[in-house]
Amino acid sequence: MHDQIDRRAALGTFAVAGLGATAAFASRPTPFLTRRDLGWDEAAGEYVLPPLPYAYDALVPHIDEQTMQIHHDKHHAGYVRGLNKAVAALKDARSSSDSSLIQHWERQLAFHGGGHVNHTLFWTGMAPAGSGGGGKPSGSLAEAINKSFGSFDAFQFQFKAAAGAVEGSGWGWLVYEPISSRLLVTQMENQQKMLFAGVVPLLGVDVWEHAYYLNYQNRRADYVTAFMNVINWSEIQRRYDAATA
Ligand code: MN3
Repeated sequence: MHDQIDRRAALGTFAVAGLGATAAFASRPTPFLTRRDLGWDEAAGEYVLPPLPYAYDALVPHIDEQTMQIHHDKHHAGYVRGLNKAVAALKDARSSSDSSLIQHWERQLAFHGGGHVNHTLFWTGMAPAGSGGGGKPSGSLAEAINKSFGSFDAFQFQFKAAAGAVEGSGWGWLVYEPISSRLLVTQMENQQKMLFAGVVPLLGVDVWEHAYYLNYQNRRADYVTAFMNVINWSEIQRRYDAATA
């Protein structure tokens, strides 16, 4: 019983600390990410790395096979491991009287939990070019982009600029801001430090060097431009619908 409560408590902290969670401050939480999406194994009491929704080479030539394999199987797997470790360590830390331990493991939880949420959204936000990936959004999402940025081209310009200008490791995001009902482009440092709280993440591009260096070396802008060819706009529309429902 106690186990269950502690896990829920840890999950709650994770929700507040991770990106999914910036959403936790918003009027509506991230409604499109379920425990199942995040690989939560109720019986084992831990997260399990979800498989990629397509083959490692499905995004070639925009993202190469080796990068996808290392990125998913090593980097993302590392965040899932770190998240499970932090959840378990927090449980012990809470029953000790050392508050610095709690602070340490909550930071680890924010970093690895954020990494897990971000990568989960990243993989499913892409699809092979021409088979669900690329093109332009339509319907209500296209209208929202036009209203918020002026045009799809203007959105692309801002998104690429934001992703390109992240200092060091981080992410570029298209997010929904529920108070003004607008879409925003923003940056994230590392895995969790967002400039804006209270927003729902819709589309993220990973600009850590591990996401592109094998194929693009220092040419991050070329990678972000190529990324536009594999955006799964129907999935982003689904997230937008859920965020605005
Ligand atoms: Mn990454």
